[in-house]
Amino acid sequence: MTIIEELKYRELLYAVTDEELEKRLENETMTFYFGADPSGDSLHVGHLVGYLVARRLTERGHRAILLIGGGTGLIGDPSGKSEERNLLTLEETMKNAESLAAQARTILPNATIVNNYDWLKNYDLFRFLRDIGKHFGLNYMLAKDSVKSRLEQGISFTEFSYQIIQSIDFLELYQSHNCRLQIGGQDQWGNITAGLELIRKSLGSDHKAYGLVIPLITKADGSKFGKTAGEAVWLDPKRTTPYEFYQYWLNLDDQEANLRIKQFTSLSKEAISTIQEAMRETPHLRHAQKAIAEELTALIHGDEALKQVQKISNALFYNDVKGLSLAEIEMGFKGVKSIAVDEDIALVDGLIEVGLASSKREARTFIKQNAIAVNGEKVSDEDALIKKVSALHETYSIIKRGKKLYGVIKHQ
Ligand code: 485
Repeated sequence: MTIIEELKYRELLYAVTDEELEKRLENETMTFYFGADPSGDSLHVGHLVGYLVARRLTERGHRAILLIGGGTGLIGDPSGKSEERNLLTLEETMKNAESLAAQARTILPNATIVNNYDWLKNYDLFRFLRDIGKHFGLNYMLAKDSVKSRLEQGISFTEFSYQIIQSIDFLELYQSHNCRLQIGGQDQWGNITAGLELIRKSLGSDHKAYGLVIPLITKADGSKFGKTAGEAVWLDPKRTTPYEFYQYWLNLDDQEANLRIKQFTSLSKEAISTIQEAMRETPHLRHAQKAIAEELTALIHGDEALKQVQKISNALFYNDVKGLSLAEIEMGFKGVKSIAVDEDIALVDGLIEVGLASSKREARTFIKQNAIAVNGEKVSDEDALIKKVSALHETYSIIKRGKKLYGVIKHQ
């Protein structure tokens, strides 16, 4: 399979600017770049797919440049945005740029990382208007989707100029790093082709570069990819814990898992076919979900974190919370309803307060039915107390109702 065929198989190819790119990618080593703006301080799983395409290219011997848009981040890309963005301060942008660079480095440890602020910050105004601006016709710029779609609503000169700034980056990297290809999401088509034009017009028609864009990752049901309960799944473990990250992939439905395994893992076509076959026979074993969750958790959070989240998952599955460390309990039960108490509390009251029972009568019924466990042990005494002395790490009592409903009591 050529890399282009592989990307098609993985449903990761939206378009290329020139069909001859396929041959060139097979026959020579190409330097390519992939840019992201530091508009936030963390990447999320929606960004991940592009970095993984970059990895796939490097595995075929091509050289990656990851560009962090410290300069473009100060402007704001109108592509795919229906409204003018709020400007970030220089300080925020630079701080975000640091965080993104660190995350990018974990995914692509051997890539060259550049920040376009370095060549944009002192860009000479006359050079900009005379050497660059002359190559951009106003009609050409107005015809870009990113601009055209905003003409009614309004677009500032700042955002209007964005396509030129991204084009300067491509020209800069073409000249300084021999970079011949830019990749990005499909919304980046307009900016990438603008860069190709600038290279051709300013250096001459024997100078040729290419663009490749990846489809926007969508869900079959139209809901947004990479979100749980409206919140993005971040790569930053302080925002989305490794356990939540792992669970996100583990909880994909079968149809989605069969697609994401192609897009997000490094497994070969053959290995994927085997897993998909197993999915048909024993779907309840979640083969595809597990393969994705394991590979991506190890990639983003490391092997140790993967072991830890698997330990937490098993502990929850087999109702064996006693073996968990304090940190593991906190990660595993983040988001579960929890209350803080100063003194020992009756189990029936605890059940009500953490939302596992609606009345004392109901709470007693659950206990009688043998449906309640505290810290992994069934409780049959309706008058039982939840005591700090028996709490896990003297801090947490974990109440479980039935197979998977939990509540947490934190003893102060
Ligand atoms: O020279 C460049 C300077 C900036 C950029 C690219 C090249 C960033 C680009 N303009 C952009 O805004 N990208 C988005 C971002 O940073 O959030 C998203 C794209 C998406 C995918 C992702 O970055 O919307 O399609 O490319 C990595």
